[in-house]
Amino acid sequence: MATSLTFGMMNGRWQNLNAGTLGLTDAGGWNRPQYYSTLRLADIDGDGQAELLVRSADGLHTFVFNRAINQWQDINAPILGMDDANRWDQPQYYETLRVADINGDGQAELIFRGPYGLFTYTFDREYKWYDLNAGDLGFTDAGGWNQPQYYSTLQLTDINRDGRAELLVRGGDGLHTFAFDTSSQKWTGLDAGPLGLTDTHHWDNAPYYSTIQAADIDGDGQSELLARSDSGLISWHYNTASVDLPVLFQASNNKTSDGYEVSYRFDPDPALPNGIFSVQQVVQMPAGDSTIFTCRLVNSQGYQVGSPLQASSANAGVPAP
Ligand SMILES: [Ca+2]
Ligand SMILES: [Ca+2]
Ligand SMILES: [Ca+2]
Ligand SMILES: [Ca+2]
Repeated sequence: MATSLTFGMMNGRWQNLNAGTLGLTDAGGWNRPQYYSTLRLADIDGDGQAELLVRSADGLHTFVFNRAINQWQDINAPILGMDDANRWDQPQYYETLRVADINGDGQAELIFRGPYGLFTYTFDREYKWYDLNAGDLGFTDAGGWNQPQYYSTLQLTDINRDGRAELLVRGGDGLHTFAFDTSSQKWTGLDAGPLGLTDTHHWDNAPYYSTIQAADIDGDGQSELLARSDSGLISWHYNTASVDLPVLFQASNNKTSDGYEVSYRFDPDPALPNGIFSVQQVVQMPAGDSTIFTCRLVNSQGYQVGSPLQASSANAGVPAP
């Protein structure tokens, strides 16, 4: 009887690449969270292949997938000091490892928090991992950032569609937002609003802070921010526009440059969140025969809802006595 053999590609099935176990066994102690939970995959050199990062007792290891031999290979690019002897087996440090492209060059940087604040590392084929010294942002143990209600909320995501991930993290006083400035090579704060995510508003409780996360929910290329509060889910969008607020602004509570006493009134759109607003940073700028007022509006939770607003004294001011 004839035997039929079939050769060819196996379609529609997962196939074990047998690319190497890397020794990440339970017997080797890798069932402990200070090791297994640090596994990260990201393209750190921009070649289109994701590398594998993982922290062991002696520090960070970086593996490249060698396509020629179908194996992961340790490229011997340690980060010195990220070892158990330096207490990196503590969750306030090892849980903060993040990988994201913060400068838009197609390579993911490595961001994490140590006892003395934030670290930002970048990878170079020649020099391997090196510290960008981009600023510790004050996220120190001494400043209380070793508490999970703060360090565990660290997010890196592109909130403004410029191809660079911003850094979001919750402190006791609410959300902090930073962008990596490519000219100074430093993290710089964005005045994006604390969103009321404060300890005073009980966001230091795990049922709330642990739900903070970011993703692009409307497909516009900007990540939105989501969190669950005691009264349900809240979704925020980072507003890159500074005009076209649905607010009626009549005048500023100042004298105009041409001697008019003016008062202001504004009617927030009821569709906007938290309908109580205050005006900050009123600035007058002469413009022809009228005065342009610009101001910043913030709501009751300190959330900036827009800037600037404009009105002219020609149709808003009243003559001074
Ligand atoms: Ca790569
Ligand atoms: Ca990068
Ligand atoms: Ca961005
Ligand atoms: Ca979006």
